[in-house]
Amino acid sequence: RSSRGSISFNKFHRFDEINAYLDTLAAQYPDLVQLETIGNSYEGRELKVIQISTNRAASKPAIFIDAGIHAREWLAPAQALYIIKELVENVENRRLLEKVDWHILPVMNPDGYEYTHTDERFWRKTRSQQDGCVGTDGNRNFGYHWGEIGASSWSCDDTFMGPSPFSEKETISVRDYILNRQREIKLYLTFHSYGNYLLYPWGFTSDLPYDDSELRGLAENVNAAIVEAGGDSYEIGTSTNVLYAAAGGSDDWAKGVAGIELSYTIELPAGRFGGFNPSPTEISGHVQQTFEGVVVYGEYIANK
Ligand code: ING
Ligand code: ZN
Repeated sequence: RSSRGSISFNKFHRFDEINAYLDTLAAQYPDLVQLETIGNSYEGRELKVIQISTNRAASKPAIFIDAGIHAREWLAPAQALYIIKELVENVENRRLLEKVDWHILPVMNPDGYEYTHTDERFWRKTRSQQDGCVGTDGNRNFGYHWGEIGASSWSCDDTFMGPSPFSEKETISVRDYILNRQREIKLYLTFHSYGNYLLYPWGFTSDLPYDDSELRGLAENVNAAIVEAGGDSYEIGTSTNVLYAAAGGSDDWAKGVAGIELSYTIELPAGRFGGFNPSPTEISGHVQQTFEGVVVYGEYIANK
């Protein structure tokens, strides 16, 4: 599956290039695409969600996707961008828009993302000034069982939970956007790297969610499509049981508070020579293979 597109996948793009691409799509496909600035980052960058939809008037189920909550995980924004490109620019994928609306925030932590380009490649957190050090881990900052486990209360740590739940402009913006569309959004996906994991709640407890078998079954079908496309197999399970316990994650909040029962953290593949840092030549293979998994998610929501 491929299509011509106006953005390349042989390099990692800067935040301004990504936003310029979203603007181009909005201008070129006014019937398909709408942009909404859902807030600003700590340093004032616009958080732009692209809404992709046909027959906008119909009330349809929606999928919300974010990427780049962790600054250094560069493959995640690239993956979100590839999903956007395929959904908008590849006419073969129009069927994926007929029964589902897509809402995608490709760079949730733009301050951190830019900082990893200009100053410190392996920065993880936001760039907010804290009492002590800089930055909060956005994926420990969501307000559900906040701070209970796997999160640090020391501002210099990479997993700093923040001074309070939703202390960050970036997590507030995502929270409010989702809460405003609580009834439509049926699936939440948050892209991270790395390690090939398809994770679902809970991260705050080793207890399984009541719908573990649905969450696992869907992930197995997603994984099968990725493997079929030539990707490496993913490990599937709850964050606590497969990886480690950590509270305050966005996926736990989406399920536990917003009521979006299908909620996943997708840990994309590692780079060959450095997990967070795939070489640019590795991008296109990974994003194409993973897109086939996203198609399975889309079809599941369309037919549910
Ligand atoms: N991993 C996730 C993290 O935030 C995770 C894994 C997700 C743990 C959800 C618990 C809950 O630590 C990366 N790579 O960031
Ligand atoms: Zn991450």
